[in-house]
Amino acid sequence: MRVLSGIQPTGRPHWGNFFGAIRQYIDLQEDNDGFYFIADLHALTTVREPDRLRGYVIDAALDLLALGLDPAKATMFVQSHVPEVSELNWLLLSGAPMGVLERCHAYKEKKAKGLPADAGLFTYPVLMAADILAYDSEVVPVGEDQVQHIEVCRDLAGSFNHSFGETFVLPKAKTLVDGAKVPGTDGQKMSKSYSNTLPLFCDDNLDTVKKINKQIMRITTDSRPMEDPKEPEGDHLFQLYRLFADPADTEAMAAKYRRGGFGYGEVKKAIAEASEEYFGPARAKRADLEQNLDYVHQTLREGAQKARVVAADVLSRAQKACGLR
Ligand code: AQP
Repeated sequence: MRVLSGIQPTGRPHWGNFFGAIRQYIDLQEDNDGFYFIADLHALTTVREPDRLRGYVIDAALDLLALGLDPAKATMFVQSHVPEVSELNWLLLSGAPMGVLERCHAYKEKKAKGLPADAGLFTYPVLMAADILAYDSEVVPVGEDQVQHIEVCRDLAGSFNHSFGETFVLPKAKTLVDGAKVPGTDGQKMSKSYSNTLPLFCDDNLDTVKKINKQIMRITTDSRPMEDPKEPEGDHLFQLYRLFADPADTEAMAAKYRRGGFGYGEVKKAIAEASEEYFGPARAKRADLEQNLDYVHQTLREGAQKARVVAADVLSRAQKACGLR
């Protein structure tokens, strides 16, 4: 099965990116034809400094490889290295209803929060549809926030097929129950734009644990007295703990919540320890990969070559269908 997903090089990846999406990439690469890309064209709507963008792209590649993406099993590439996608974007944009894009929440929410929004952000779901359709993708592993965009992709593909004949494969979103919407340090969805993220890696790898632990200790909590029993479901600290713990430890923590009489500091300490154990090996692997950037560039080059062959075929099919050839 062709599986495809992408991650934006807009800063350090966070726990939400990992548990919502990247963990699925790693699992799904085993028995599927995985295509995973670094979405630098999407990042242009927020990163406007060339050197920073270039750095973020390499960082994203290092992060994915360190976390377990294996170029021998999956194809990893940079979005802009496959120009066919931008051409397909135009075919889909011509005919994309304004109303559908106006309803897309990524744009709506950023606008509502007063964050800068441009036409690139407004039409982002169309470029995302081109990313998906260009590779005949069947499954798209994502966090819950992207499910609406996959629906838009299906609508655009369906309407193109209806107008011009069967051209595109209609993809399905794949989300995980426990990682679909990872909360940030303030309890709302963890997101780079909301500055509430817990990163997987920091600039200085050696300091990562210290820095992340500090951020964990700053996670907001409610002010109910320590002795009050608490319902774990709905508590964002518990949701974060559950991401790392096995079912028995999760149940033990849930029982503690219901009994009451403990401090949130205890949960934070447990999260800090569990996360260090969980991400420690990836941090060590990333430090090694940083010494071998030639391998990273080579991997991206080979990935793009492979991806272009597929995308060129789909683009040609779409061009013929709508009368461009
Ligand atoms: N909090 C989250 N919980 C679960 N999944 C999440 N994802 C993001 N945040 C969460 C998933 O991560 C994948 C890659 O995301 P992205 O880097 O393309 O950008 P994003 O979704 O826009 O992530 P951010 O942090 O929210 O970035 P900004 O603030 O720049 O928009 C996607 O599959 C996403 O669902």
